[in-house]
Amino acid sequence: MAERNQVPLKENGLQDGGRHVVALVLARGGSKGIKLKNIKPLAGLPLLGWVLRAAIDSDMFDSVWVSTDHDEIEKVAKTWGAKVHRRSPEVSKDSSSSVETIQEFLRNNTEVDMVCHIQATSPCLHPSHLQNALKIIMEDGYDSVFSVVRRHEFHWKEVKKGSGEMTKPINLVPALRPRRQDWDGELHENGSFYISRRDLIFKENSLQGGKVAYFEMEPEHSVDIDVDIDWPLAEQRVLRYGYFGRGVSLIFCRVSGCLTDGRVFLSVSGEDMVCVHSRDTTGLRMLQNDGVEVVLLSSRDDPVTQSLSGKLRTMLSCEVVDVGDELLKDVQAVMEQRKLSWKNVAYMGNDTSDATCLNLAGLSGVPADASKEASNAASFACRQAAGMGALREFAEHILQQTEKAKTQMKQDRIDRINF
Ligand SMILES: *[C@@H]1O[C@H](CO)[C@@H](O)[C@H](O)[C@H]1NC(C)=O
Ligand SMILES: *[C@@H]1O[C@H](CO)[C@@H](O)[C@H](O)[C@H]1NC(C)=O
Ligand SMILES: CC(=O)N[C@H]1CO[C@H](CO)[C@@H](O)[C@@H]1O
Repeated sequence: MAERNQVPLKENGLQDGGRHVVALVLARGGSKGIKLKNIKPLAGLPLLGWVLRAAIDSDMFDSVWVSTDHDEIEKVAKTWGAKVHRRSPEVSKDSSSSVETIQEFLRNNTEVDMVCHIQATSPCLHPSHLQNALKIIMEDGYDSVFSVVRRHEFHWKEVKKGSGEMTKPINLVPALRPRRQDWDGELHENGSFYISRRDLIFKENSLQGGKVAYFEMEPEHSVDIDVDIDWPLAEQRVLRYGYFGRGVSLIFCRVSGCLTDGRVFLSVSGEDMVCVHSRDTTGLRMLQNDGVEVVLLSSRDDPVTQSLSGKLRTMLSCEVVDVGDELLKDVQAVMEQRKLSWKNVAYMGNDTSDATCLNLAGLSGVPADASKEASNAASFACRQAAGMGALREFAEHILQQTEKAKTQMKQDRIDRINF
């Protein structure tokens, strides 16, 4: 599996005094509870993918890491653009603490000045949370910042059965029970992330200490899968409140094998004909109307596909690129021209030769009859076969995702203004 091209992550020019800041997710293979929970699909993405995407899109980190002891997790981490630290067996036990593992990571990466430890079990994390929390630590000179959530809960003292001791209220006076709107509630650590300076982690064996601050997250973003045993419930929460990325601005689509079904009609006059489905061309138009550029990939050595691509170029006024054995190079040339990175690109292809691009693209789709390698590499599998409306299906999927991304970017901007 190929690693996503590493675009410079830190782009927003904070006054960080040249400090080296990384995000780190700890993801053990053999953790207790759900098997390989860290890469179990949640709303279509491996659990780990949700926080990695938010970390990378925050543009705040010199690099984003996953520390793991497991090959499968390593693969998923790399597909999502993270670097991988293979942790040693000594810190991969059930009894190993997060701090020990982070210390090991820091000993191996001496350039790192500050770590943001993010928990994969908090998939509703957004880039704006990390941006705002990192601003506190960098601009206001704190040693550590961690996330909290506000809760309105009344606590009562626990008593042993038969001890005769009475329970008593801890944080309320029952006769003066405040109404929810009259009580600010209390702040609880929610385990989403902990940002700490290197020296603090070694001196105090802790992620929290020194000059310490908290960052408050909204309750709707404060999901904790450790507690949310109910996976479908967490899924709904993520669909509603999760971060869906920046959306795509360009789609690459193979003409043969995606827009055609591979059949060639031989006419009496001797002309070869192929057929495309109007549902598919409509799908491409829908994307164009939403501002997604369409680039068709034709085959250099296939005259029928080439003449069809020519027709489609006129019909859709889109670009057609002739590709051959060096598919990846040809595709990357188009991206470089437009200064796009893979996460802003969608790709549709049906064949084994498409697997690399499918793997790299931010959104990737295959028709139902694609090769096994292609299907494994893609994040979205259409129910329809090639030439039968598969592209339309993928187009709708893309639009749904970009819609979410757009609403969210608006929300992120509002959050930042109000911060
Ligand atoms: C840590 O660094 C040492 C020496 O550079 C290297 O041998 C080892 O493989 C690294 N360990 C990890 C987990 O990356
Ligand atoms: C992909 O589509 C092309 C063109 O129709 C076809 O030649 C090829 O066999 C297809 N690949 C698979 C795995 O079906
Ligand atoms: C680790 C941790 O403290 N998680 C908490 C984060 O916040 C949620 C929502 O309030 C709690 O349910 C978790 O226990």
